Amino acid sequence: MIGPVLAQKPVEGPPVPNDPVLPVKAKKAFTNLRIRRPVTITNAGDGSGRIFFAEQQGVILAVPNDPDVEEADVFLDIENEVRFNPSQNEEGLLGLAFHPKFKENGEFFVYYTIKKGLVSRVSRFKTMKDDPSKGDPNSEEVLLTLEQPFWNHNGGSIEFGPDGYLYIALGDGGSANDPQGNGQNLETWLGSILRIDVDKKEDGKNYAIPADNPFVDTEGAKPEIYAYGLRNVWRLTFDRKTGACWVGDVGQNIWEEIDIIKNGGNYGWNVREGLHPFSDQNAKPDAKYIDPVFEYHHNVGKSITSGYVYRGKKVPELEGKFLYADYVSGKIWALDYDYETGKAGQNYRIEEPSNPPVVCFGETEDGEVLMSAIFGEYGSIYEFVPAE
Ligand SMILES: [Ca+2]
Repeated sequence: MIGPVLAQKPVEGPPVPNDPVLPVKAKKAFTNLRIRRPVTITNAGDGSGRIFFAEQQGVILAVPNDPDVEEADVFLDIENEVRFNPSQNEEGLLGLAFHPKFKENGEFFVYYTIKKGLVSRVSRFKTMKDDPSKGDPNSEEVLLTLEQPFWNHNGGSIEFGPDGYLYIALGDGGSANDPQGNGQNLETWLGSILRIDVDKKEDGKNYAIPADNPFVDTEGAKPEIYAYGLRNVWRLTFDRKTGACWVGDVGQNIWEEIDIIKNGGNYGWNVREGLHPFSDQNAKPDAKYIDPVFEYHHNVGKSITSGYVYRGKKVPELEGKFLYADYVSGKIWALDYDYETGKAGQNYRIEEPSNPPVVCFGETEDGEVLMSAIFGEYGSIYEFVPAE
């Protein structure tokens, strides 16, 4: 999500790319619903087709996959437990993920900021015993608790990978410039993507560490860390066809970036921003940084909202392209990427004249991609369709 509101001077940079426009439209959907700040859109993978909109304020709504639906069900309401302050808009209920075996075990996972203090939490919840269509607010089991040094950069994506493990994207702790050097520090979860096994419990924790997590044998390192050197991942997703883990890492001064996350990878922050030097403060001579797949300059947008590699059927023009947007400029793009060469190809625009402040993307069970934008207290949902 949007980084700290710094006094931003106009940025000089390379020429603004003249990206070709795809014959694709972002069309408003679910317009009969009043949804407050939908920062996560997902599905339960249970064959029900339901779509879940998680409101940052702390309520999760469930609806059938019908853009004309008149009413939403409340799936879970933990608003009284969630800290959300509209003037500090990076806290709240930020992430929701359903267990790959949700249909059998009724488990789902929520990332939120607790009411008191600057504390992020990831918890397991279960559905109601007498009504499996609803989550049970009294079923909470806390998995992770993380004190945040500042209110901003909380990351917030939680997603199950094709390996069945839960991936948790965290920010660098906030403020600006990563003052604590968390991005390059393996002794803190901050600035990292964690990976945990929620199906086992070990060492007094409500989860276990996967045996091939990269730093399990590194002294002092947090064994939950899967990848690091990240500033504030705003949305982590998996390509349902290839299993690749895509993230957008929100930049600070000049560059927004897209990364494909690898086990043990160091993505550079705060030594680098995108492909460019940022600070020597935490540089280590032997460090190797993984380059972004793609970066864009702040003359195009100032806060990336990362999306999905499109694998749906409705919009053949998008097949295999990575959908993403910018929260500040409201631009929406689709990027070609070749997994064999590991190189990005053409970047395309998807024109939406209102330039909406896009805050997240989500997938339906059948692989169609939805998108949300936030206007004050409320949000709008969009679907992608071929242009006339
Ligand atoms: Ca980076």
